[in-house]
Amino acid sequence: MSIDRVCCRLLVIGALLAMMLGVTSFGLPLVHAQEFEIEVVKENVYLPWSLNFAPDGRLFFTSRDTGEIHALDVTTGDLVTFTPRLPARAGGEGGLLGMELDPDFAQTGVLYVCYSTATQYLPVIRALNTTAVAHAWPATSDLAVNRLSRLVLSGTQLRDEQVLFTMPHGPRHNGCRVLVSPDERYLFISMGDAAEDDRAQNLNSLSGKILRINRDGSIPADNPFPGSPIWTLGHRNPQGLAFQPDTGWLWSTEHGPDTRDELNIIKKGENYGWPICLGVQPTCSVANYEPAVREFYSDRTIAISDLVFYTGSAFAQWQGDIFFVTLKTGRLYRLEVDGEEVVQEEILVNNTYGRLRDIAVGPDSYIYFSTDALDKAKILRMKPVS
Ligand SMILES: [Ca+2]
Ligand SMILES: [Ca+2]
Repeated sequence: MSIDRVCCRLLVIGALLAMMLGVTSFGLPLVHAQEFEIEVVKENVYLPWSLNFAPDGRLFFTSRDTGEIHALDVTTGDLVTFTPRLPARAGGEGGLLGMELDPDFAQTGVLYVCYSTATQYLPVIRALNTTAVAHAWPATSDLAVNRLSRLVLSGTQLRDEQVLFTMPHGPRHNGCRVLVSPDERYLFISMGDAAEDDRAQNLNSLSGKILRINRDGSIPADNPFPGSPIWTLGHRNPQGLAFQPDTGWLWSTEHGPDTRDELNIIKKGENYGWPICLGVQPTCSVANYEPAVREFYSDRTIAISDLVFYTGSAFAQWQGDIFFVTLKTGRLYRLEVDGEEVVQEEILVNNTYGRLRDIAVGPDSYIYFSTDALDKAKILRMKPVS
């Protein structure tokens, strides 16, 4: 493992300069700087889209374009790849995307995945490498779907796939973040508009929605639209979901078009405005409109990806803060929130590693994040300077 201290010292100097000025570059007060270092935990992996820590401490991750699920020992670097690979249809923004381990995973091996697939496959060897077999687009694109499945991991074998439901697929905006609620009753799934923006306002389409189902795939009786898994609507491409520990609120990050990536608090039955209204715009013509808590930014996007609330002892002063990563700007942000307001914001990593895809807090309370490279991707961790 290598330690990349150079970036961190530069960042700390930047933070100290900002402290001397008394503000961050975004005009919010900067209260304190925390020194950290970043280690490469694993390199040369295929686009790790979803990072999930298992009860035994291993880091499970999906590889978007190979359709594989891996388990990484973050101490030794040993990597196990489960079989078979899933019939994920890589291409555009699709492939094997989100994953969540069931609360009973240690006993049952049950996990959930959200991935792009097709009802007919044409196996091909992609240019990726000779072992990475993906599946070509079928001749008729209508055959492609995004699928939420329940699987059982037994040893190193994935078996008993049960498709809970399917959603429209698009070349872009396939959402697919999956999260179990803190009360362990529900699965929340984010779904993009599949590049058809009008679908986000259509309650007959699962595109452009955040969905809630019971863990067995059934629809909760108290969902806001009876008989439908739809929990909220009016989303463009939400690819981050996280529950806030102290409030139990569900927060989400969402890609804006060419401006205004969003941070939202997800409230039952609310309409987040897309494609009619954007960002923190306070009012909108749609019913039950909920503006974003914060937008990044009014004149550009950062390509916001997944978020997590920090819990743990390694960075005691960051307890309860939001951390999220970004794609095209390659950033790791930290936000402190108070109620529905962001009161502090800083950029801890600024394109040192290229595009960043997912973020998770490990059982060691270090912050893990992945780069978005097709191959030669890295899994990194941030820890206090020792
Ligand atoms: Ca919105
Ligand atoms: Ca994550």
